[in-house]
Amino acid sequence: MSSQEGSLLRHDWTRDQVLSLFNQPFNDLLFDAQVMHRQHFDPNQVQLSTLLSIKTGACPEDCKYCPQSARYDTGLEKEKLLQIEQVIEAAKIAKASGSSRFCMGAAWRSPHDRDIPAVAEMIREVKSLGLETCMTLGMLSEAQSDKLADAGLDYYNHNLDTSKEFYGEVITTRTYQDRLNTLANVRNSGMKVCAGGIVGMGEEQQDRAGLLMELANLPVHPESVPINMLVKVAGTPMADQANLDPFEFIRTIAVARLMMPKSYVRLSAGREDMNEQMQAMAFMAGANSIFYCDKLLTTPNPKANTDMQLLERLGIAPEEYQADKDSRQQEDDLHRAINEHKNDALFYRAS
Ligand code: SAM
Ligand code: DTB
Ligand code: SF4
Repeated sequence: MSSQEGSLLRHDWTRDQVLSLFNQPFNDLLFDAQVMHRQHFDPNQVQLSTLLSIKTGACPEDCKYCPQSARYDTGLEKEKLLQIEQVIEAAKIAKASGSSRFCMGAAWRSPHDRDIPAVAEMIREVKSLGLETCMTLGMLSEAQSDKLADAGLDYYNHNLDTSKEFYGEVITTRTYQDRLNTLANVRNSGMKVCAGGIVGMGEEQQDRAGLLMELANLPVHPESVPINMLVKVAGTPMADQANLDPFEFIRTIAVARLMMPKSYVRLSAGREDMNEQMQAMAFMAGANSIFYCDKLLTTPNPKANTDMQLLERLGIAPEEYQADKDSRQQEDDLHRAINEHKNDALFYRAS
């Protein structure tokens, strides 16, 4: 399959087609992915998103990878929903560190309706700082999704996590269809969709292909596709999972890039266990977003200055938030207009 066919934004992938992308020689796959990436994005820009856990631990779900499930003893300190001031403080730090999007995550199966006004306030306050907003709160009803959209939420993150076939090995307390329903609600409310999954959970390549097939065959590709490498947390059932071959991880990124050419593919959890070369290879394969700042939700992430140094060494610039870009553009246009017209008497009289 050539890269050109992929650029038509297909939604009819078969698993065999996806597997044949996966199993090309590594250099062919990386080359095709990089060519595709350059057709749709600046290859030297990466979008930065910062995470904050706004409600931590004591989750009733049984996701076997997750340190926040109440069913596993991971020693995590649980926390109630944060106060708005704490969220604003963290968002200001993220913005000052160079992040363009602030992602707030809650260890909920789904939010209670009574929680919505508080999270809506968080959305409004964070947005007013000039950051894009994202939330991941579990399953959403149509009405809840509409309320978050009304509050101005830009993105909602809800992962499919893995293939339909492997899903039952990972989670039993909600179905794959439940997840697809939430994604449909988010899309229908007009928000941007952030949906991806986790690799390195003991799944087979056909499951990684199945995950990407489900994502790409959605009626509209998710605007953002996080590819997480399992963070093995002591106390979870996946604590002793064998490592995934790093090249297979890079292949997963490259195939995601080929199948969803216009989506941001995020090199997500697991970077603490990746060396610089592996991260650089992920960018080469078409990853153009990362989680940035020292913490994911509950586990460590590379330090902000370590990431900035790496990006600089690679000649990669953090992508600016469009709203910032727009307001800067307006300022530039205004200055240009003033300069162009400074000898124009009419211009001066009018101003
Ligand atoms: N509770 C909500 C939910 O599950 O939709 C939102 C928060 S949940 C922590 C968000 C996502 O984080 C999960 O869907 C999963 O993909 C990812 N995640 C959680 N624990 C992880 C781990 N140990 N390694 C990699 N990704 C993980
Ligand atoms: C996503 O795909 N990965 C992020 C975000 N969406 C919410 C979460 C990663 C969590 C890693 C484990 C932790 O820190 O608790
Ligand atoms: Fe709960 Fe989300 Fe963790 Fe699953 S992934 S246990 S739903 S916090």
